[in-house]
Amino acid sequence: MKYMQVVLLMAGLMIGARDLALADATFTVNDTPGHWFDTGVDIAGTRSLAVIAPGEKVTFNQTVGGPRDVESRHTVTSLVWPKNAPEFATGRGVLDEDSANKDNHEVTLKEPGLYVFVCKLHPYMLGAVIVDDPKTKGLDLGSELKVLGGPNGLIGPFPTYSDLGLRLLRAFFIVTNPSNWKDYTKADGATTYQPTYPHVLVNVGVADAYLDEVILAKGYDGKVIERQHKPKKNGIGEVWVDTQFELTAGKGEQFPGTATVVSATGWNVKRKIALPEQKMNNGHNFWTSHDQKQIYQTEWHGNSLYVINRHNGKLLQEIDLVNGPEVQDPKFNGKKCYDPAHVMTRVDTQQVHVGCNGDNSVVEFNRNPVTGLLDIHRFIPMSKTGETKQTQPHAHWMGFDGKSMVTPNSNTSDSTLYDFNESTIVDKQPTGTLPIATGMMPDSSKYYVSNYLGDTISVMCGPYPKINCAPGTVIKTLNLLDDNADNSGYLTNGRFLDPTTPAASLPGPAGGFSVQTPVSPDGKFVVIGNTLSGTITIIDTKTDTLVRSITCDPGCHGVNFGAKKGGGYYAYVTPKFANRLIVLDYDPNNDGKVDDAVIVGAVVLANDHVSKDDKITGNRGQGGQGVMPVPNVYNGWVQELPIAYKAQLTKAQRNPIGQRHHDDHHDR
Ligand SMILES: [Cu+2]
Repeated sequence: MKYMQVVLLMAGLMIGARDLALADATFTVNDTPGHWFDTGVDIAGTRSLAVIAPGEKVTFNQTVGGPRDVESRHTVTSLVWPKNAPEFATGRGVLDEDSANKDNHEVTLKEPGLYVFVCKLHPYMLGAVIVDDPKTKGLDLGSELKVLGGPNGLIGPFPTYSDLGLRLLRAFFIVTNPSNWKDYTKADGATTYQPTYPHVLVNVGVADAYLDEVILAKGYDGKVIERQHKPKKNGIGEVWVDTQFELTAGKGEQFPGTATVVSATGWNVKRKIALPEQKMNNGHNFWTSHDQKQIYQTEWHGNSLYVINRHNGKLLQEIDLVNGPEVQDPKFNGKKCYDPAHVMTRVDTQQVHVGCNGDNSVVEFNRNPVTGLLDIHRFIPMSKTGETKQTQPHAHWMGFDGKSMVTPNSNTSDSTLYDFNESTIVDKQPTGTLPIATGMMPDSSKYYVSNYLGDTISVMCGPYPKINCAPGTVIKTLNLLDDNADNSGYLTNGRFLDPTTPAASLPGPAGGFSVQTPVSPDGKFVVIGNTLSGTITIIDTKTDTLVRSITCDPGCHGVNFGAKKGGGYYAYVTPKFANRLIVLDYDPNNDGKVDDAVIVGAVVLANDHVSKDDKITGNRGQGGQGVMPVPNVYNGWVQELPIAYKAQLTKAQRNPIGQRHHDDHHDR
């Protein structure tokens, strides 16, 4: 009987008739936003959910079509599984791979319940399987679940209908359904943000209930989409945002992504860059050259680094780090760079560094000072000699003087501190599950590692410590789920695990599934985007405690600092599943405290009526990830700016920590 219910659900919302047989399930793993694990069958808006009977097989296909169809490497990693499912290793779910790959995978699932799979490289890629026992009444989600990660490496078992369980289910149905993403073009003062969830009877071992009704009753959604306004106080220059999920005509949905350029003075979208001829694939992150004339652009699901002329948006250079002639040079020993994620420059040499998320290295490029074009110099492994497991570095950070680099190694759950003076790894210490981003103090005294699935921030000893610690080691670990600003303690008080706790009495986690974690140029605060909680969290670096949690948007992700006119900084924040750039004034009265931190405005990124190189066709303004204010005002880089930019900055902004004083370049 209940299969009929699912069939009707599919039939009502299906895109194209397909085989509805509830048998073995196949997911095509690909680069299309929202449909990264694609069954081809729409269930209540998601194409990433399959229902099978116990003992049936699930296949993850990464070899469909030509090689360009699945350009990037991925993993299929068990994120959520039912309490009694057999684990392939203790606390490690039902499936995982040691290396990023383009292989097919399969797993046979017997235990009824909910299984969610994630890619460790691109952790918004989600696919879910419900193994349903035909003898029960509702669809079986399982009474209790386990989740990979958390501060101890594994959360659970916990009741499926707990706050955490329902937050995970809600996240799944938002992430995998683009029509559930928050659209600020609909803000009219009355329209509410209300994602849809499947109207299906489910069994979690307590009274059977409809899933949508259970999630809706929690009151996570339903608030009016606020009208957006511009910040009253100007920034300086412009802000580049990777709207990674925006679709354009010349590339098709398999190659999404535009760079959206926003004016920090007029607060309007100025330009969209899709690079249709190059098929830029999920453009993810940027940095600028010292003269601010070139923008370096990565593609997280592709192979290339792009050099773009900042003034006119035109491509200057593409370096294909997998198939290009540049990597064929025998001196590179066959090394490649899959899924290039983040890019930064070295202050002292102007070299460019790119983290290879689907591999083991950071690639170093030399820059031609006349043309601004790049050449691969070397591949720097982030693993130590003798280690064989890929590190998969995502968002590295560079020291203010160019002498050091830190990486978050998403596959080995640790962080590498690299020293350029000696060309050596200083240390590589465990941090938490799936570290994804880093940020360094402006004097390299400390750095911060954001552990995405760990829901923690590791405070690390930097290369120039001010306390007694060994560079590269952990000083302290902040638990984002627990360390609420009001000490209400989400994880340890246990209330979120108790399905009978009324929603209104729950504080919600301060953070969770944390992403970017930069330190302000003056070193006072760390501002973090959190995907699970949809919040911005702020750490005070004096005490290394969490001092604020501010509501963001679904998929809160990117953060970087830009100069505020007249002094101080804005934190620019980008959500993946909403189409605005958030301008956070974290210290409006400049008293060194963030009690008055406030979102002072935002820019809606859906805007086609601007200069562009391709026609926008969907997911307008969505997928905000990498964000790069120009001019670059971080300590070390700000001193290298052209005079015209320096003239717009205050004395304090030109020298944010009052230590470094070679405004001229004579020491090179
Ligand atoms: Cu992936």
